[in-house]
Amino acid sequence: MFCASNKMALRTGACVLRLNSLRNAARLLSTHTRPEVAQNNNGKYADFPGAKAPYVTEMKFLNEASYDPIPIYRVMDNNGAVFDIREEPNIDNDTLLHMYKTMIQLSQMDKILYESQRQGRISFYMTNYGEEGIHVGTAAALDPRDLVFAQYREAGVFLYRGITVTELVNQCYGNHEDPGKGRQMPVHYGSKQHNLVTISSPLATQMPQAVGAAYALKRQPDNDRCALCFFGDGAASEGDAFSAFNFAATLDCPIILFCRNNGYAISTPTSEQYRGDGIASRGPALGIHTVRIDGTDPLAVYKAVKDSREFAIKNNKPVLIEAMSYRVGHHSTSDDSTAYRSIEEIQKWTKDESPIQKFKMYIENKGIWDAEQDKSWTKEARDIVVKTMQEAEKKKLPHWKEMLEDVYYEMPSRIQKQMKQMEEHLKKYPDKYPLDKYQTE
Ligand SMILES: Cc1ncc(C[n+]2csc(CCOP(=O)(O)OP(=O)(O)O)c2C)c(N)n1
Ligand SMILES: [Mg+2]
Repeated sequence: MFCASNKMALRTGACVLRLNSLRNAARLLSTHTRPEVAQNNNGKYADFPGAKAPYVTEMKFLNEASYDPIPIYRVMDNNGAVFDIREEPNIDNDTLLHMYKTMIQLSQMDKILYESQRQGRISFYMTNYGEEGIHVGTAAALDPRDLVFAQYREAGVFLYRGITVTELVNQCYGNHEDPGKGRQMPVHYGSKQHNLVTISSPLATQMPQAVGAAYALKRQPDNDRCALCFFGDGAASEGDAFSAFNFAATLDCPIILFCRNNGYAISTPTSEQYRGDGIASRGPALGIHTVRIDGTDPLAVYKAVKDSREFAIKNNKPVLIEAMSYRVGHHSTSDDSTAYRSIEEIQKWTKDESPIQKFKMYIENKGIWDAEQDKSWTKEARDIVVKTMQEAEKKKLPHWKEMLEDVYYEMPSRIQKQMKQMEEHLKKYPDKYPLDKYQTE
């Protein structure tokens, strides 16, 4: 399924780039053996420290048109029917249902929390519509001990791993039960217990960190874990992305670099974000095993991540996955995407390409799910969020002192001074602050 180089492609039977690579290899071989080339170079292959390649005597530039587009791997069609049963992953029924129910739970959570921001109950929110299949396919294929570095649009991975809706909602409301104590914007989840590294806002900073973590894992004796790092098509333009790719390749790290290519980075479409064949084309260029998949097909995601995990750990090598998808919702609650894309475009992706619909048909075809169960779980999932939200709203906010604590191991005297000043200030003007909303001890 992967491709790192022509040599590797020839070695690995199931490489998605195989045809392309074989064609390129054939071109190279034919150039190499052409009599005039052999004569000009005494038949020798160049042996520079930086490149081993045939000499040619005709100057030609390579560009994106020199290669065929990288194909997109998928397992099932839009009606949930598998194309080739040999490619159908062997997933037990409990896991399939957990995957599906998580997608429904996520979309219900998105709906209600998005509306709650509109009603002024929380400050900000980001939906995951259209990318639910990426989350559950990935989470199901990983071991729960694998480290996941998320960008911010991967809440389904958190739910799948067992973080409760209550925990996620508490984070969005920034109440005293939020482990981040209200210091982060909503949707910046994290869970040490579930090996989910806390999300940070600056794009791509998680990428070199994830590679470093994978390097640390590899150095542990008998390592059987990998790291997986999510990043968007926009984040891929950051310098950190290139550093991460190159460190991952040269330091031989067991990491899955997972690009969610959803077509947009806020209002910037991919047509303005990059030239060349997406993000996947960067993998082979850097010596990274790469596969491009249909991110709206949860089975394709599962299969790709499962194989990538096995490959990464066994060989101590990185894998790049580019999952093609579409950001169905607005970028965030601070965005109105109809200003830069048409309703028709959005509808196309909502109807036929919905990962939830495809997967629902797949499990219905298998006879393990039906319309009645669907209706009842959708209602239950909705009720869970509504109830949780009402409770979260009533919970006290963290004590105001929390804003000054936890930064330093020992609080410096200047911060102690500020805290004392604040204390006196609040004693003097208690009626000017909604102190009843905050914890008092
Ligand atoms: C370093 C940095 N620059 C800019 C931003 C502002 N910003 C937040 S999200 C975003 C778009 C990212 O798009 P993409 O990586 O494709 O992820 P998506 O939102 O599509 O899931 C931008 C530009 C930021 N958070 N950090
Ligand atoms: Mg994007």
